[in-house]
Amino acid sequence: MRLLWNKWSRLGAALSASLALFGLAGCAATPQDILSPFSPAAQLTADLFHLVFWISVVIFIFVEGMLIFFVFRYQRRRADEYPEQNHGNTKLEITWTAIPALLLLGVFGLTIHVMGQVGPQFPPGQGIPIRVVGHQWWWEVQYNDGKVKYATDIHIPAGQVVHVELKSDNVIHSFWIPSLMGKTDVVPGYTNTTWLYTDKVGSYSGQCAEFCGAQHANMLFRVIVQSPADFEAWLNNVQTPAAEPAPNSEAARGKEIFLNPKTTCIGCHAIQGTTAVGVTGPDLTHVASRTCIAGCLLEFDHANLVKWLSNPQAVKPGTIMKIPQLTPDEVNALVAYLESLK
Ligand code: HEC
Ligand SMILES: [Cu+2]
Repeated sequence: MRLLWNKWSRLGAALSASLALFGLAGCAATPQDILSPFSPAAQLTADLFHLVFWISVVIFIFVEGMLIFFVFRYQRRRADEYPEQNHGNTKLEITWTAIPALLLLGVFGLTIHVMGQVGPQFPPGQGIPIRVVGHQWWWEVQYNDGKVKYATDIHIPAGQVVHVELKSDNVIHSFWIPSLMGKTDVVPGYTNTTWLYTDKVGSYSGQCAEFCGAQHANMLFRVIVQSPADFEAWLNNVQTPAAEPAPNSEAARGKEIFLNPKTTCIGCHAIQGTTAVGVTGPDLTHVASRTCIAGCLLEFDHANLVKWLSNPQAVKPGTIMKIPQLTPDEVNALVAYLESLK
């Protein structure tokens, strides 16, 4: 028995280690896992899950145990044996109706209680407002009532309540950061709200949790929780245009290519301080300060920018970004410009 147990626990350890490795390999941010709570709201949800899970385990073992016991205890032993015939047992029937009913009522009550604690009405008043807009297939985040537009990396300060207004101008999405907060639907024509709060600095992966088209699975995002001072510094930086590229540099050439209507970039993208004011794609004013792009399908780095601009449809089939084929030279100049937008 002991040997068996050791074997199983070793197998379990190996399994969870490989799962952890698998999770880490996928993404730099902390696990997308409701069982790894990093906020009070996620903690409450995980606690409720554990409670219901262990109640279910006890019931499962009891019911299956009884089943196995009865199978052996009351099996037919002789060919001419005929079991004693019963017609109902009021006491037993009331008991096996009342106990599950009470259990379910208890779980229901606890669920309503937790929903109240993590619901949109909490916590009231104070806190900073942000707006999150679900697009196909990337997330936009707005600060200062829409004056600052950013994408995919949602920066928030640690230790402060963040009120999130959720909007969509297309189909229904669902805003979900498993280790911080449960899902909230993002519905066109209606403003939903949720809130975020954690005092733990870090990067938490989120994901659209409502099927919204071909690239739904690649509609991810990161909530980047910073110390209030770091958050302020970040917000100050993204409020003003990035530094102008040096004259005659590769980046300056890239800027010209970007602003040239022939490449069509300005039809969909805005860059503050330039003539580009498109609204279909992510605001690129400070694209170089992001950790990832294209709904977090790609990390933000040189090779990925080249890959993306060379053929966005090959990287993310169906993406709204359709562009004329660029030459490698144009791509390199554009990438130099985009990388200068810190
Ligand atoms: C038809 C509209 C459209 C045009 C034209 C367009 N884009 Fe995009 N772009 C998008 C959309 C939409 C996304 C987000 C795609 C996604 O994640 O599904 C995007 C994403 C990007 C990104 C990643 C940014 C991020 O934060 O995710 C970069 C960089 C980019 N485009 C650069 C360009 C450049 C350079 C051009 C011109 C050569 C261009 N785009 C032309 C719509 C467009
Ligand atoms: Cu979606």
